Amino acid sequence: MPTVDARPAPFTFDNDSTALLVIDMQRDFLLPGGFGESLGNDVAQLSRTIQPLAALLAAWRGAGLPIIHTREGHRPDLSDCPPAKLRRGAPAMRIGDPGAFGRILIQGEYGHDIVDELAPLDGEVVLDKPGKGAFYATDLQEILDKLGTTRLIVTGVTTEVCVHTTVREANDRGYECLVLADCVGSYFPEFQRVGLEMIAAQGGIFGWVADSPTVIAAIQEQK
Ligand code: C5J
Repeated sequence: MPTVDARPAPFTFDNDSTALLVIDMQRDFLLPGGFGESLGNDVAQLSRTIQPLAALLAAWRGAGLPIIHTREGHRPDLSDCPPAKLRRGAPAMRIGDPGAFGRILIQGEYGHDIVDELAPLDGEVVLDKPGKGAFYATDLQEILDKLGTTRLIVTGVTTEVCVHTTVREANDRGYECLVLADCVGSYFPEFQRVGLEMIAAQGGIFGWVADSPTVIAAIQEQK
C-alpha cells in the first residue's frame, strides 16, 4: 500500500478503499464576475487550485480509481434551501437571484456547474448537495459503502467551509481523510493556513494534510 508524507504523520492508502472527493469546484465560486466575487472575495485564491487538481484528476483517472464531484446548490424553486441560508448576510446577490452565470447556485444553471478544466467524465459521480457538508441530505454514505471506500482524498473549495464541514462529517463516520493543501482553497489566506492546521493538529484530529505531487507519485509508482 502506498504511503505518502503527510502531517501529522504518513498516510497510507490503497486502490480498493480510497476515493477522490472534489468539492464544489463550481463557476459560481471560482470565476471572475461570479457569486463568490460578488461577495467581495478574491477568486484568484481559489483558481490557483485548478491546475494541481487537474493534474491529480489525470493521475487518478489513469489509475482507474473512483472520483466523486460535489456541487453546492438548490432546486429552482428553492424548496431545499433553508430560509436561514437564503437570508444570511447582506450580499449584493442572493442564492436564486440572476447572476452573471445564471441564477446563483441553482441546479441546471451555468454558474452552478463545475469549471471546464475539471469537468467530470462519464462514470464519475456528481453529487448535488444543499448544505456545506457532502453527507448532509445526500447519498454519499451509500455511494461510499457500495464502493467499499474507507479513505478519502479530499480536494476543492472552500477550505474552511465545505471542505472542513465534509471532512468533519466524514471523520465522525469513520473515514480517514487526507486533505491536499495545494488542491483546496479559501478566499482568505489566513483561513487556508489555519484551516489546514486545524485538520492535522492534535495528532490529526480530523485527518491528514499533504500536497498533491506526493499522492500523484504514489499512484504512479503503483502502476
Ligand atoms: C461556501 C463552499 N463557501 N463550497 N461554499 O459557501 O465552501
